Amino acid sequence: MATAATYDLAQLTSQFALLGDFVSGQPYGSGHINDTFAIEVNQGGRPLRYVLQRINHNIFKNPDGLMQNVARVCRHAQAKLQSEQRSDASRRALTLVPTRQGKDWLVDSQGNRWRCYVFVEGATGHDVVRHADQAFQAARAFGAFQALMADLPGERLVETIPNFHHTPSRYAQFQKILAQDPKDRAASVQPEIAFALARAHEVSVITEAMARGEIPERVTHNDTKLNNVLLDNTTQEGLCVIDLDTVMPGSALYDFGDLVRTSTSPAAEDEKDLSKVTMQLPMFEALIQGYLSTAGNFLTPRERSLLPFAGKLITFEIGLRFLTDWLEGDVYFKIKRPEHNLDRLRTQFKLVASIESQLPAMEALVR
Ligand code: ADP
Ligand code: GN1
Ligand code: MG
Repeated sequence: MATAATYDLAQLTSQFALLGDFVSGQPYGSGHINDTFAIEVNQGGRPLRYVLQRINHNIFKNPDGLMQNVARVCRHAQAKLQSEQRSDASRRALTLVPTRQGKDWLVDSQGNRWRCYVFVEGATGHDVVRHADQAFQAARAFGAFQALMADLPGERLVETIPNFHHTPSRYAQFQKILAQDPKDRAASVQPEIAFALARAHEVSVITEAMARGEIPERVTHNDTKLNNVLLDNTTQEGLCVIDLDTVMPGSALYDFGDLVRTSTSPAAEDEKDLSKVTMQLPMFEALIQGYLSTAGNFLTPRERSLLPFAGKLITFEIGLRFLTDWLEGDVYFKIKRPEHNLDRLRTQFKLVASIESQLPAMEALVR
């Protein structure tokens, strides 16, 4: 994990056109991918914060294409907010701070790509859902984000990670690593491997429906976990959708599915006590209500009917990715303890089982 000492944050900060003197920089947030720092500057005697992020280019092979996407999405969102004459536009959508050369991102001497955002103060990305209203607000915000992306001008967005939510490809990758078992870890996860193998027949339900044209391709967020939307600390309103690295063509179903994965269980993604992991129906109901309040206008009947199944499938898909990363030796997701991916994959599969047992009730709710 990158610490503040890994990079010269003062020097990096000085290359962005922000107004103030560097005071300090600290690692920030609980994302699994990028290196994120909260930067404090002194602006005319007052403290002010920015977010400085290094893009993980081991994962995002085309960081410049990624940043072109992000800049377009930020501009589109800001233009929309300005046209609505919102007084708080800089809290409701991410705002990139340009470099002193007038670019949207910085390339450092090691080839790292850095970006700087206005810090959205007084709002939190929650790792665990506490109240049904948080689930409602998060789903409402991501639905509004999808609606906003429907009229994004310009060419097709770059696919920052090809086949990101192509569950059959994720499954094939799991099988490949399982056959190689490069770290001799398969023996440690026999029940989990059996769980995954038993669900092979379901992995292509959404991709095949898309291929047949039954489900439309849309510009989607693709990483709609609860902590990727900031909720206002006072009102709990879903304020600002963040983590735009994977905004690209996809299915609305996967966005809703990841909300089910991250906003219906009272347990953290890496909880060790699996008895705490469960899909709570009132949270699912709040997600449906929040999501349909903003996405209800454009979703097709087929998309609607698959919302509960999408929750199960994406929870399975992310569990499969944690399992694959465990077998491979923790090469993708950041870990903070040796068995972190093992703990994460177990919570995901426990949640899949919980969703499976409640699928009829979830489907009845949607109807
Ligand atoms: P990752 O891809 O590693 O998850 P994120 O873009 O989600 O990176 O950022 C990590 C964390 O930093 C977020 O979960 C959030 O808590 C915080 N964060 C990111 N951007 C901002 C911002 N503009 N204002 C406030 N907090 C932010
Ligand atoms: C990663 O970046 P972050 O932490 O918001 C991952 C998601 C996973 C998630 C699991 C680019 O999201 O796909 O669902 O971890 N992002 C990428 O918590 O792989
Ligand atoms: Mg994130």
